[in-house]
Amino acid sequence: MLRLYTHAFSIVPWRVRIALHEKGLDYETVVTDLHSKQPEPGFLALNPFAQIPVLDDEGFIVAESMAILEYLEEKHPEPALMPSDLESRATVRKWMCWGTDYWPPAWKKWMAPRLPGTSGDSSTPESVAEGRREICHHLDVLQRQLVGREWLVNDYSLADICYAPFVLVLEHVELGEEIARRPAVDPWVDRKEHEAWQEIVHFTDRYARQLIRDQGMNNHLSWDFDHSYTRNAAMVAHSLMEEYEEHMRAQGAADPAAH
Ligand SMILES: N[C@@H](CCC(=O)N[C@@H](CS)C(=O)NCC(=O)O)C(=O)O
Repeated sequence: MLRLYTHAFSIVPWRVRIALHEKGLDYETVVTDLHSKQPEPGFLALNPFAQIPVLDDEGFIVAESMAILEYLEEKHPEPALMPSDLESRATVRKWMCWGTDYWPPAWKKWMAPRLPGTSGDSSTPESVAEGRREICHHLDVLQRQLVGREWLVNDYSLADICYAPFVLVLEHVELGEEIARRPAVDPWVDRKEHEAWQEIVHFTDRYARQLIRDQGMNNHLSWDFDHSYTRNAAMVAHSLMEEYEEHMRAQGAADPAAH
């Protein structure tokens, strides 16, 4: 059985969950909270850089979302999430790199005041505004590419799967209007036929809202809360996640849309 080290509030692992879903692969999850606790030595043996996602395929360990996605693609080629021709594959990998290398720094700047205890202390109004500008630059690049196209490169591919989670969360962090302003991006993130996209965000949002209720946190923004950076919230997040993972196991983890 495949095992995925993940956490519902961590966005990068969503890529892997989406790919597992698309390929119809059954897997179990290991809820890995790297924010409120020191990483376990056992986890560091899997990834000394202490990042999720990590995939364990019957003892073969792969870290890094892009390596995991490519591994799954080679091992389970159907349905294909990579194009068949060389140039299109290179183009898909370019998008995967853009999303992986350049989006997270922009996201962290924008999120810093919302996630105290990370880089919130050094955040300034200028750095937050810069984060927004950088995110908007990604959206402009996506917009240009998506005009007249359904997917980023030919058919649905790992390029879409790598970028979509980042764009999907924007409406929860006061940036929904930026998607709405880009008429080709909006329908791309809203594709109902790829229910894994919607479900993953739905679950995250649902648990975020519950946290806000339980913690009496400001619900001005659905994600304007310190979800795992204070001990108390982390405890709640963790127990909610356990409940969620348990529920997913009962439903059949390969089908996040099952309920
Ligand atoms: N380059 C890594 C980045 C993964 C990543 O950013 N993981 C975050 C969660 S979304 C993480 O594990 N953070 C742990 C921490 O910051 O302590 C990949 O693509 O897998």
